[in-house]
Amino acid sequence: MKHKEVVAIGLLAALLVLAGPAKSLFTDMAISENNEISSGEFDIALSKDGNRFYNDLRLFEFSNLKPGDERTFTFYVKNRGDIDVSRLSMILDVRDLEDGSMSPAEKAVDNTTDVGELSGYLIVEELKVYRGNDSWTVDSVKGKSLRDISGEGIGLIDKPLKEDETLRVVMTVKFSEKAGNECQTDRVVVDMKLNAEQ
Ligand SMILES: [Ca+2]
Ligand SMILES: [Ca+2]
Repeated sequence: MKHKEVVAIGLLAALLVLAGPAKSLFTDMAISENNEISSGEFDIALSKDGNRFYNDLRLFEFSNLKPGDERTFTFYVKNRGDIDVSRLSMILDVRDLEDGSMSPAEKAVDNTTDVGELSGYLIVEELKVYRGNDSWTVDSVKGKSLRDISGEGIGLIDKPLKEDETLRVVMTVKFSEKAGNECQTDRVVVDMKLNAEQ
């Protein structure tokens, strides 16, 4: 008697197992919840040392230059988003100021008291881009003054900059020996903008 009961329970369990999948065929329901479409992040950032990156960073300040002096500044650009950057250009916005009062020597040759002359004599000696083991020079700006290239988009890459990839950019500028007294104590303010395109 006891043996029978066990069998019956066993059969019921088997039927329930069979009924499970069979039933689900007729009452099938597909659920898809919390679907998302999100845009990837498109973000480039700047660094002086290649370690800490910022969206906005002051890169250089050179004072008391005299004709013949050269200065080099270096910065790093990183793609810290997750979308490739296919085009990256640098735009320098150059402003010429008379820095305070003119020296007597300057006054004798400079009749524009509110506009400086310096940027016309700051000449790009070299603009070089390093990427991994690769490097190249941007020849389109070589020999031009900062005044000449102000506002111009200067292309830095020819292959997409991938996620987390970093470029090092090195620019050397020389204060031309042709500069005269009109450039004494002048000041140039350079805003640099990096334009990245997907
Ligand atoms: Ca002036
Ligand atoms: Ca001046």
